[in-house]
Amino acid sequence: VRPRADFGWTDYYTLDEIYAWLDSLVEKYPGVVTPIVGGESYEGRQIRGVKVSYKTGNPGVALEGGIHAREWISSATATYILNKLLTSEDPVIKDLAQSFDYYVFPVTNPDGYVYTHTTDRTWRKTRSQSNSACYGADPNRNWDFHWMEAGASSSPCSDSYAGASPFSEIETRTLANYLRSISDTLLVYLDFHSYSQLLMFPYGHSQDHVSNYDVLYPLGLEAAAALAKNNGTRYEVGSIYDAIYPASGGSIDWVRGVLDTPYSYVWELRDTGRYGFLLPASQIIDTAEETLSSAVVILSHAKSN
Ligand code: ING
Ligand code: ZN
Repeated sequence: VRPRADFGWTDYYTLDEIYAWLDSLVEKYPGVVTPIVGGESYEGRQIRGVKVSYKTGNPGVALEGGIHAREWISSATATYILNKLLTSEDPVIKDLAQSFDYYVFPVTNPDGYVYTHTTDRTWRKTRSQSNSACYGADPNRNWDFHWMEAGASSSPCSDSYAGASPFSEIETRTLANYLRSISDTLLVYLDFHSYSQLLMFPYGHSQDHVSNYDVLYPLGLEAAAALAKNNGTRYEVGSIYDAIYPASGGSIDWVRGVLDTPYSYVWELRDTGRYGFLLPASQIIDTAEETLSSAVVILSHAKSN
């Protein structure tokens, strides 16, 4: 598949279109953008991404989108931010682009994403098969850190089915292995979901506050204020447990709890329910641009501390 000549952010794209666009970046920015494979899917697809690196020895930033298939704005926001890292003329963004190595995976649940394009727009989980009549597990309940302790289901038909065992899903298992391989330098982890307009940080498995809560909470408020400056969009800030609900086995809990990545944040992007998962494509640019503003606050802090 060739990248659409008009790849932009006024439409949502298929997996093939996104992957073709990633390929086009590798060609366009030799020595800066390299293809990476974050893992594999049940149906045999790759979790493809790119690394953006302007120089050696930078700390790492991982960007994860599309772990939930129907949250299309998540993948679109990840590609938008990736594009800005490569093309922005804003000196602050340029400096941040050059100050970190970025590992960007716009679609971490490729089977599910394809399924939302072909069959069921509201599919959330992976597409693995078990003895049950129902398919898939929730890839954001399947990570091996306090697995199944809170806000996760043991019923295969539930949308928050945690899987038969921790890392039962090949997507989470292989992505975890990739993240482990870069963990020495990983300083920041940015994860995108929708919807609810929340900016959150670990943990989801427990009410106990993460050790750097006193850094993450005020920094989150500052990021949300920067976000709101764009279009007036209001976000609430807090730990996953406090801000949305108890939920264990999420990727961010594992990244924080096992890899010890200090600046780990997860956005619940627009909106608050009017369109929900079916956020119109006409809102991609405003959503992604305001989200970028909040990410800039987090990255600037991580850079100088
Ligand atoms: N919300 C997330 C979910 O997986 C979340 C909230 C994020 C929980 C990170 C745990 C960790 O339920 C949506 N809408 O998917
Ligand atoms: Zn989600």
